[in-house]
Amino acid sequence: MSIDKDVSTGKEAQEPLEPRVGPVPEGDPEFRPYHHPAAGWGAAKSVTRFLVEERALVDGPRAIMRMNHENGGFDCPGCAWPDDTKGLHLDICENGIKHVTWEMTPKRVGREFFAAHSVTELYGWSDYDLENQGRLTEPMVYDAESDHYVPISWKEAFALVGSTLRGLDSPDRAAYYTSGRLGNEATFLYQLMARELGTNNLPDCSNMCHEASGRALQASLGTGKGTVDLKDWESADALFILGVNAASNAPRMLTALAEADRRGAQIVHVNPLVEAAATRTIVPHDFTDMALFKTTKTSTLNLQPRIGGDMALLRGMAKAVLEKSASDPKALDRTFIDRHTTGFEEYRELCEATPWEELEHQSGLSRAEILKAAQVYEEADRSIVSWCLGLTQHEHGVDTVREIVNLLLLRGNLGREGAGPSPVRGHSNVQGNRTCGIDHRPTEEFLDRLAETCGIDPPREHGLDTVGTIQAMREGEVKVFVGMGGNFALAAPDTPATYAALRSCDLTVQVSTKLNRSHVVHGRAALILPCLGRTEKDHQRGGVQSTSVEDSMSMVHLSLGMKRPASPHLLSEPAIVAGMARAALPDSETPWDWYIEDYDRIRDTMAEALDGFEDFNRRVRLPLGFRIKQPARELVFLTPSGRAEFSAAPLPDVVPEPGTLALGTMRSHDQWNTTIYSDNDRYRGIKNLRTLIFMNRADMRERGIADMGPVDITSTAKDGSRRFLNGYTAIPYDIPRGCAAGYMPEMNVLCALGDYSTQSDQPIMKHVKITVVPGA
Ligand SMILES: Nc1nc2c(c(=O)[nH]1)N[C@H]1C(S)=C(S)[C@@H](COP(=O)(O)OP(=O)(O)OC[C@H]3O[C@@H](n4cnc5c(=O)[nH]c(N)nc54)[C@H](O)[C@@H]3O)O[C@H]1N2
Ligand SMILES: Nc1nc2c(c(=O)[nH]1)N[C@H]1C(S)=C(S)[C@@H](COP(=O)(O)OP(=O)(O)OC[C@H]3O[C@@H](n4cnc5c(=O)[nH]c(N)nc54)[C@H](O)[C@@H]3O)O[C@H]1N2
Ligand SMILES: [Mo]
Repeated sequence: MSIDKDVSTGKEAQEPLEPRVGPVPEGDPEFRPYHHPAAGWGAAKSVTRFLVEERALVDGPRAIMRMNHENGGFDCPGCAWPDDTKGLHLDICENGIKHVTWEMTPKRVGREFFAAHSVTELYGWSDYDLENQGRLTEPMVYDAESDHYVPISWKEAFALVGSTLRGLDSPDRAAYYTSGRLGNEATFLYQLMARELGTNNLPDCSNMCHEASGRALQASLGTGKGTVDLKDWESADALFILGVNAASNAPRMLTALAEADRRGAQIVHVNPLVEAAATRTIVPHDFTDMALFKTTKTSTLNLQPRIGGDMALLRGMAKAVLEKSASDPKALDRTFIDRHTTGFEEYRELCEATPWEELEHQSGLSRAEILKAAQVYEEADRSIVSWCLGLTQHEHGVDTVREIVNLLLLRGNLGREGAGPSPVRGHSNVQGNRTCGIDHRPTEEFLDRLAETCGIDPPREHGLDTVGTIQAMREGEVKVFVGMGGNFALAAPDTPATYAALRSCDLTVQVSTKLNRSHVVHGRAALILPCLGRTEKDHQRGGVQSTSVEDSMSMVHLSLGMKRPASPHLLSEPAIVAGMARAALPDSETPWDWYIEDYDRIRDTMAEALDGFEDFNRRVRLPLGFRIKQPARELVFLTPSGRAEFSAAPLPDVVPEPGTLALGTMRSHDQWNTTIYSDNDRYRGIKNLRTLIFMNRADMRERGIADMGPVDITSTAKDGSRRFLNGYTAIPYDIPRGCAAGYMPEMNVLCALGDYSTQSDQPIMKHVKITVVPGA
């Protein structure tokens, strides 16, 4: 399908691409390296422009003052970075503001809209245009005869879901996807519904982001989460930040980095690209800094490994620490190792046996660079290692995260202030989703307790994750897809395969706030069920309800919407789950309607069913909420050995074959996953362009590619199959040779469905094997 017109502006597109994701560019593509500090006035200017364009100048700022407020207010629906421990009232960021404003848009998508545009027509629109139509207002059902969505009552919509689910020959013929924004209460009811129906088919977005972290931390420490909190960030001597684009994707981390620099802590960034957070910032809520343009350093050392080279770097650092310990026994924390760990000797031998040449070759760093990082680590009493997708979306994501733990264990950087592993989670409640039961591989203990508390007989076989669900839909094994938020069609790998999978379903149900690709790529029957956003007032019989969320550092707190709902016909997510459950489970003894009258009742059940949620209703109302206990933080290890377990995985070969490049797909500054705000990527100096590939200039020359010249990209999957993206623009960038980078979701067409990690089942989105040639 080619797209040649921007429906909102009527402008002609220059180069039709299929399908266009972002808006039609406002001008010619530009690339001018960015030399300003992160956040600060650049961000303030961008926010103002955004508020004006979204016509939200009144509501926007008012809402922002209520965001991340201790004691009331709503949780920023953006990223999962924790709120300031001091209960700071203005801990906000440019991208959080964009995110909230995008939800609060005055634009609406009503029945007239759907009457005016067929689904085939809408499929031809860009993803930007689909979302930019505004908020969905009433339930809609696909009418195949007219190829339009038409209104349907909630009652009939639920009845359609119910009868379709009841008609399946097995409960495993349905899959229930969760995007990480869903609040804890809706999450709990959603997994309860799936399990009462009889399936563990609970794919979620975390299958694509931090599955590797969860599995690695579980194996090493017996808990699937990080062990540190913001207070620890405030007292660490050394912070290692690996594979995160913090200035865009967790901007409030900049505040922590700037504070760290001011107190003299060392900050090491490890990323093939030197991202904006690895330079300096103007602390956004520090008004004197803003007024005086005062910048603060946010980095003391930048290392640019090759894509996938992190594990070799970490092992090199460990090797250096071990070498140092020969002359300086204090380089290791022997007491900690002896008392709390197992597997040390094997790991030591492995490190010693790995030659420096191999570590240099695999990491893409010199021995001197690795030693520099090791020195920072050795000299710090308290170290935190933090990471995001740059480490997880790889074949060896689990081994790499376990290598982080290995390194931390050597110096006892665990279970004490200012030290430990700290994954940066993605969606605002993706961690809470897992805690509250979204897990296709639930433990026996979890299921036993759920069975006892809720009086159901949950299935014991493991269910399908994201990739497994797509495969099963394609094979006709899954016939019903329910999406609780998100944009599965566009977020998942191998776009054509995912489209075909969704189209082969009997029924697709999308619970959404905005129109997106997953509504126009649908099953034979399809429902759009519009829900309240997090900023909106949720009125139920028992009064106005709040929901709870859990941030990256295991803090659980309440979020209370205060805006009038976008439409009187919206239902809350818990109410939609209950509506579907009632229709699908007519004989259920679960009090679905009673739960919805007052979410305290859901929380009372959760307090009994979930570990760490004792006294939930009281504790969640404390000013800053409460922190879920991390056994590993107390040096209690729920591992088979009862100790923290060193791993001794072989170093993978990550060096691209001659002629090929390793491609990492990532986000631009102006996007939220599949939601694109503009074609700009400010910190990387890009304007008016998304169909680009960042390359090392020498790699470009070798291939006869001009600066900003056209290129064709081919990926080769593990099974040898090839995928293509033509007409991209090559940007000469400061990135190691053999590496390339570009934007998701456009580049998902290059990610083969079968190319997932055998360790985590995560799609390999940061190490796609490609060749690039000059294009027409
Ligand atoms: N504004 C905004 N905020 C977001 C999101 C958003 O889309 N927009 N998405 C949210 C979600 S769901 C998530 S999961 C997070 C994602 O947050 P990030 O993990 O920051 O997401 P990416 O944009 O994929 O960027 C990955 C970073 O890893 C680097 N990288 C790539 N390959 C490697 C490698 O092999 N090694 C190392 N060390 N680095 C590598 C890239 O250069 C890039 O800086 O952000 C969340 N926050
Ligand atoms: N190639 C490549 N692909 C990737 C990644 C990558 O790095 N590279 N990253 C992966 C990662 S980490 C993730 S998390 C996924 C993202 O996958 P998803 O979470 O599935 O996608 P989003 O783009 O965040 O979803 C946006 C949609 O969510 C809906 N929405 C927004 N707010 C709400 C709400 O409050 N309630 C409900 N019900 N719906 C709401 C809106 O309709 C909006 O269109 O993408 C993955 N895909
Ligand atoms: Mo994510």
